[in-house]
Amino acid sequence: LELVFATNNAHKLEEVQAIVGDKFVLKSLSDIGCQDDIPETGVTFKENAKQKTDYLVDKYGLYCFGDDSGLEIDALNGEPGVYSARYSGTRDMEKNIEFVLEKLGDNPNRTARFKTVISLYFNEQQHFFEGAIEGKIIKERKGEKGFGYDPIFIPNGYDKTFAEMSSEEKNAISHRAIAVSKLAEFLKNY
Ligand code: ITT
Repeated sequence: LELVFATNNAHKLEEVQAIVGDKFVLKSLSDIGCQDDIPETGVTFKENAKQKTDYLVDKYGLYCFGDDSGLEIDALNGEPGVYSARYSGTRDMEKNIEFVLEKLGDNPNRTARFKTVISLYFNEQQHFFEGAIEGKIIKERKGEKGFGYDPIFIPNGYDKTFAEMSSEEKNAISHRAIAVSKLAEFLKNY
């Protein structure tokens, strides 16, 4: 069975393909010849994820899934949230991290979580799968691995940041892994 994954990130596709198994052949946006800039204008991860699948269903009528993720910091009222990729006004993650650290300053409340929501359109039905991991924001960057806000996030129960973990270690516990394994569990029944 073919299923479109609304991403152009080959790394993400490969990772999710491995979890989903070979019963489903995942196709990226470029695999189906879609070069459109799919709108992401929602105010929640769920809305943004659904915008991706709605777009593909409307335009191509294909079964598909798409995800949206980000970081929610309690002391910043849940920001950067859906604005995680351009919180400081640019896509430069150095600047985005700096912006978060400045906003938080010495605030002792450092609790935060990464979230992923996956929207799936399959067999004429809409489904959502969510994953979250709780943790805290530290005061300065630690670690070189991973991406995004990984250098300033320590998951609960650990004493190192996501950026200090191997990709295997992070992928075993991450928000995205949790959501994807729920998707895989659902698809297993087909
Ligand atoms: P696509 O929509 O093209 O897949 P994206 O960069 O928008 O790529 P996401 O929606 O998954 O990817 O994530 C949005 C932002 O949230 C991302 O740019 C990071 O800044 C942050 N983020 C998401 N997951 C993260 C993770 O595992 N570690 C660190 N930062 C993450």
